[in-house]
Amino acid sequence: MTPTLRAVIFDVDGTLVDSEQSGHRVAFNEAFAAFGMPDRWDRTTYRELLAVTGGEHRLRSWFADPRSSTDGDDDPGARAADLHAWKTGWFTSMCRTGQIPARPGVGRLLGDLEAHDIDLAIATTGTRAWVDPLIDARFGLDRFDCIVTGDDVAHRKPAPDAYHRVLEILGLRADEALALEDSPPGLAAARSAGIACVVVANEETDHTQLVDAQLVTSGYGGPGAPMEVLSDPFGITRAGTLSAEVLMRLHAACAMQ
Ligand code: XBP
Ligand code: MG
Repeated sequence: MTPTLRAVIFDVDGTLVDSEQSGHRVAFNEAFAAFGMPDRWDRTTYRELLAVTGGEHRLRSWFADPRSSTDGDDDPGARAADLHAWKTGWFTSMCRTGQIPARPGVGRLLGDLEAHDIDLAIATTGTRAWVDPLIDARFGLDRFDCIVTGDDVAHRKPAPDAYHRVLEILGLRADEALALEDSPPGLAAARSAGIACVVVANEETDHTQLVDAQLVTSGYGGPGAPMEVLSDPFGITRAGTLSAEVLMRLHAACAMQ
């Protein structure tokens, strides 16, 4: 029997919200300045650094990079932890003051999924301290049946832990859910948990590593949110909107594979 689509699991950064270049990057740079460090991440450098998920890990890997100012630092781990704590505070206040926008069209999709009785869930590598206030301010926290953050798992994306935890909390099998992601590490996490995945690409997405995606679009579609279908191996949609109906059709096609 074809499994029913019970839940759609959303990534946060880059998928529900436009948060990386004008949000997290700005907060990291503020943290460098507050700690008297000359390091600054420009857009190109930050795009490259997004391959490392989790802000603290990103900082730690930066401190091992010859471009950083910390060559020879005797405790890069402690420095990364301190900077990341400061950055989290700064970014949380950006979230609370409405500086992090939702991706165009995603609000419509959330409402459409609710109207079809499909649960909404979140699997992110971000930090709980800002995830909850951001989701609350932009969408309403109560609408989500489950929110798993980077604080809740041992291994961040591309490991499947966050997705496993969501399925466990919701009591679902992998084939009863669909993931929405924007990046190769997120796609890898969903796929290694056995969950079919739609990539809603953005300007930061590395398109060379999306072959595992069941559908790739350039946005959510609908009024003010143009959407191009970039890869559609199941031949699901040519329509200009990512809707609950499109996701249900995709889910059914994946189940029959
Ligand atoms: C996003 C991330 C996050 C943010 C920073 O990846 O890696 O770490 O960039 O947030 P994904 P924190 O969208 O795949 O979850 O500093 O709170 O870690
Ligand atoms: Mg993301």
